[in-house]
Amino acid sequence: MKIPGSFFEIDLIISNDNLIEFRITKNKEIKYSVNPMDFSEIEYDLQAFLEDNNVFLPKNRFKLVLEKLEIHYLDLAQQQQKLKESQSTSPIISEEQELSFAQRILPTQKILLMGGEGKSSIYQVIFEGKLPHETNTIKPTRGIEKHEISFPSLSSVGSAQQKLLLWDFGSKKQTSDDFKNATLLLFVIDAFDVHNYELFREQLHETISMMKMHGSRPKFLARNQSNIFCFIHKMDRFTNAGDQYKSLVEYFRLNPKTKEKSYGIKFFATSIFDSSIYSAWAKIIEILMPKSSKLNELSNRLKEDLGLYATMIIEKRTGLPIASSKTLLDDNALVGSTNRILLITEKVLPEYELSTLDTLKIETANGILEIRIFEEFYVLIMIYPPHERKISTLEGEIILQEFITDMRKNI
Ligand SMILES: Nc1nc2c(ncn2[C@@H]2O[C@H](COP(=O)(O)OP(=O)(O)O)[C@@H](O)[C@H]2O)c(=O)[nH]1
Ligand SMILES: [Mg+2]
Repeated sequence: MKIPGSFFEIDLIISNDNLIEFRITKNKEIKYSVNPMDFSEIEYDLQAFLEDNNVFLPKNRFKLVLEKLEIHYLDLAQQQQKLKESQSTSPIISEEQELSFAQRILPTQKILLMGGEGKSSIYQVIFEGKLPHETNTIKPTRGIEKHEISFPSLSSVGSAQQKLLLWDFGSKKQTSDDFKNATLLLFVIDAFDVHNYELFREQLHETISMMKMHGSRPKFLARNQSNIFCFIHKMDRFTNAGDQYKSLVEYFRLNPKTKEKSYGIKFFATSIFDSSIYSAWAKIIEILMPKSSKLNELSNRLKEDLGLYATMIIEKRTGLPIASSKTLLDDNALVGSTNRILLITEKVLPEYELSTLDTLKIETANGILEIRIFEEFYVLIMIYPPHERKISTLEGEIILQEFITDMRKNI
């Protein structure tokens, strides 16, 4: 598709490695390309690219371009999913060859958590089940706090070494040694600390160059996929968060030294007070530990067999997704919200003298949300229509139990 009033063309394709690729070309020469994580990334990148190249599109025209592009994107995403499914059910791959989710997780990933205020809170909310307001009393981090997070595996002893090493930086000045073997950088910007923007921006770009020099980009990452993430954090403190975020991304993308825009940085607007922090983390985890196509397929079958709106499996302690059915709902928002419900529910149960949570059902006029905990670490989320009661019949229960057994085999 041509960009009106310019020589640039934009295109979306599925590449040989079954990834969606977004390209901007001029006279057939590639000027920019990326494997986007979702459509919003394309929107930001395209806007920034056009501004950089002094192409000014009126707002409504830009919107039209985006609308067309999004239709194409959704179409490709569907094709991509079909392709994945056909590969995972292909008879050429035997059961033994289809690796379990746990085995496909790469052994160890070292994540550096650096930058401005909010780091330890983010860690504790995501990985330690703290409620947002409980972070008020966190003490300043001394030196570096090194956390080791193991992802439990239900099926095999041999895959016990799937770990995230998360280094939470405190007062200590970072050295090149800290970056050794680091596979992902997560830089936090305290968006409410307006007076320090300039300093944060310098630090961000310096840290990125250290990461590029001394860190190690995981080899399995898609060609154009970034391992540098930046959370524009504490967004709950703005009333006009959307506009504010856009201008902050523009500001922080620019490297003050080279005056160049770093497109490689993946920005997220985050706050520990809503589900945005889970959405952002879910994206990071998805890159480091791709969801299993086999498990997605099982989720999809369950959804169809029981007539549900959506099914999803999340890992309980982190609240991060492992598998989901195809759905129109935003997976990541679903994950964050469910986790918040779980956390709060579990904290109040003792007050009712009730034991551990097993099933939670929320009924509304237009649908039902059911959460079931299976094994110690996994949560099954189901959303279904109010009158669809196959799930509460004996047949429904059998289907559900079969699904859980299959899940266990594959996790
Ligand atoms: N409003 C708001 N405050 C936050 C958020 N995240 C963290 N904080 C607060 O920021 C303060 C410092 O957090 P901390 O995690 O210790 O920062 P660190 O020094 O980067 O580890 C704490 O009082 C947190 O409650 C957020 O998303 N929104
Ligand atoms: Mg800290």
